[in-house]
Amino acid sequence: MRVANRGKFILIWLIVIIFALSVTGISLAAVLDPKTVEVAYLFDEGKGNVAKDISQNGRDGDISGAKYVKGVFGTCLDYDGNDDNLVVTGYAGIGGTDPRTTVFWFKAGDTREHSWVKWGPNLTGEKYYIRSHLRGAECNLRIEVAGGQNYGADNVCDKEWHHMAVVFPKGSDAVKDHDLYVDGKLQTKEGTDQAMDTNAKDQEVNMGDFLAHHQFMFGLFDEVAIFNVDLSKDQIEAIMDNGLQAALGVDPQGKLATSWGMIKKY
Ligand SMILES: [Ca+2]
Ligand SMILES: [Ca+2]
Repeated sequence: MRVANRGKFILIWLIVIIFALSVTGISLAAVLDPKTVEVAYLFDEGKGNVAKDISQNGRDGDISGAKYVKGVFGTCLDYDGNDDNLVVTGYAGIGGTDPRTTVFWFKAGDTREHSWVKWGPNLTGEKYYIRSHLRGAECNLRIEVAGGQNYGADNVCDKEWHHMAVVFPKGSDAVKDHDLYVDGKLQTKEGTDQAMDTNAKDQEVNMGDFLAHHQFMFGLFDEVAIFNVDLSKDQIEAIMDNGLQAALGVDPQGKLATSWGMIKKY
């Protein structure tokens, strides 16, 4: 009788463990290599003006103005739309036609040409500028390089949280080669194509400030990261669903695991 009960007990635990693994939804297809992370901010500090970089590169960000409020995961930055900005001190982004992926969460304060992430001077092909594209009372995710642009169709200025990903695939050479994702959904491509030769020397990465006649970011900004590879749809969804910290396998001290991320189960 006792032996039979014990067998039943073990069987129940096995079912519970298998169920727990299946609901985490973390698959090997979504494995992320920590070495591919150029910079990543969780914005979970809650105070101060230093955004702690959880990548292996120590690229802490200098926050000017933006305040901490509740985010998608932990806290996030609240940009006032007037002059708030973040500078990734000493880091000028990814150059040439090297592959790259930028991901972040955003909740709009209004509909405008929000400046999310940019680097490089305002010269044809050299600029790299992720901002919103105005379409009447709506706005879309847009990447532009001076002389060319590529934007999607889903509204991201409806004052709800949206996860955005801008992917420049390996072997690409022009702005319309980018794949844009909003809430994990691949966007249609509009705009004028332009060959790329991104300048990664002359201007540090800014998150919030604008170029030319565009506008400061206004709204909530969380979980931003730049990768030096083209992430897959599965990897982007894993980041969106599990958060950057879990997706990258970051330990409680805030350091990236030396092993591959996504294997770790939470
Ligand atoms: Ca956060
Ligand atoms: Ca301000």
